[in-house]
Amino acid sequence: MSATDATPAARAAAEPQPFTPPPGFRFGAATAAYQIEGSTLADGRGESIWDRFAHTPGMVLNGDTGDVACDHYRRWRQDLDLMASLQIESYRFSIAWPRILPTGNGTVNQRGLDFYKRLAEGLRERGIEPVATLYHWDLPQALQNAGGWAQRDTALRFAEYARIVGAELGGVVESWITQNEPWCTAFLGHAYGTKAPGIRDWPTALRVSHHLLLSHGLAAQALRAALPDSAEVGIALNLFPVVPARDDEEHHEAARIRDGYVNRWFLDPVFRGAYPEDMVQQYERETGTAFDAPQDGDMDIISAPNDFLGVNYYNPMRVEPSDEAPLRVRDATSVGPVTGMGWEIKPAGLREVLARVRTEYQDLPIMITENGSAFDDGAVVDGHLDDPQRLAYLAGHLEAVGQAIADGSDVRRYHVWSLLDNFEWEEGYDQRFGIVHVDFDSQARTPKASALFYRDYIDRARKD
Ligand code: IFM
Repeated sequence: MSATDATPAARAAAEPQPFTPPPGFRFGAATAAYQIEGSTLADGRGESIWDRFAHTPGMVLNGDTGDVACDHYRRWRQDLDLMASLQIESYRFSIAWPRILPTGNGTVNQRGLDFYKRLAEGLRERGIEPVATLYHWDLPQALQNAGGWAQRDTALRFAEYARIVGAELGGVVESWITQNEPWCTAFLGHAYGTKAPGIRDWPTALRVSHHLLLSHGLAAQALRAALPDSAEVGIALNLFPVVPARDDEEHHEAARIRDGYVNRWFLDPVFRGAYPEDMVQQYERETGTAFDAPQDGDMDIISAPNDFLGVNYYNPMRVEPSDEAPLRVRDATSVGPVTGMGWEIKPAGLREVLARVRTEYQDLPIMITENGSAFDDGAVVDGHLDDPQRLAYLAGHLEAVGQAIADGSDVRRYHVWSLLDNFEWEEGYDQRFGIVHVDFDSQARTPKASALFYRDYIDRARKD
């Protein structure tokens, strides 16, 4: 029996008791521009590094691109109505820099700004709070041609973009995120080359990581200057609990390094104004290159106070030692169930990373900016799609949010990743993260059982 055809009494009995949302808490959903918008040539949009990367043979599974994606650029009104029908209270979207500044700087493209203004106003009209992310990986290709994030100047260009967008949308959007998952941009994009721009060079990746963090600090300054005092600004980091696969010294050492690479390399600069010394030494020793990107004053800009921290949480990382430079650590076999991405499922990991931020770094407001799972869902039948694994993942992680709040974490919002099945980067359309199914031929949207569960969960949380 599916979650959708059970009797109301049976469904109520099977459904978990929602946690009590603290005052002001919002349940939401998240997406990103290149993953859903399509219309990559419309209204003066410039080329981004993801257009270039996806159109390069061999970079994305099945040769998929974001040319059409969910056609959200044209269907946004329907998508907003859909969200409203699912009781969604907060929507995190990203702004495509190449729609605003097609060549990265210079002439502003008003039609790009108008799109996001209409979107934000449309959200407010439906009682949904907008959260805007400035950078979800779609750098204007023209800036990449000039060296991209490896160039310090790109951070300055980003601050200028932030100022322009802040000035235009400041009256409608209160919550702002500068960078999304700088770890992915820096290391997956520039050390492993699995994401755009597809560079494989560790010293470059390290320079990029610094310029991304600097761009966060500079953009936060620019936004604050352009926005009303009530606006809030933060950065979204993807955080992972790191677990040694065995309880011995070598495995603990591997876990320390992986933790330094994925978590501390970003948390320490933002909250303590310094890169972790053990990692600086490791990188310099292993790459034979000085980490000299930081200049005087940068760390003060990077560590200026944030109004909130955005946390993206998906999975823990289980690790073991390896010989591969520069990190000398690799993924170990997962324990227990995994998602379609092969990511281990551990809701308690969300509670863990939130406790860590609160106790080791800062007890500041938290926005869960992403949390979700991809599974091979099968087909829509008679307007229904059962996705019991995603539903269980969502229920488990909502419970963890409630526990984190009870622990004392000041969680203000939760955004499920993702509202829609969409372009999952180098996996193309193969991995479906949506609580809403998208038929990429007809563009029909069908809420999956997980979406209906979430709707009812929000409803019950509001009534209890
Ligand atoms: O789809 C991505 C998103 O763009 C960034 N965070 C992780 C998601 C799932 O891989």
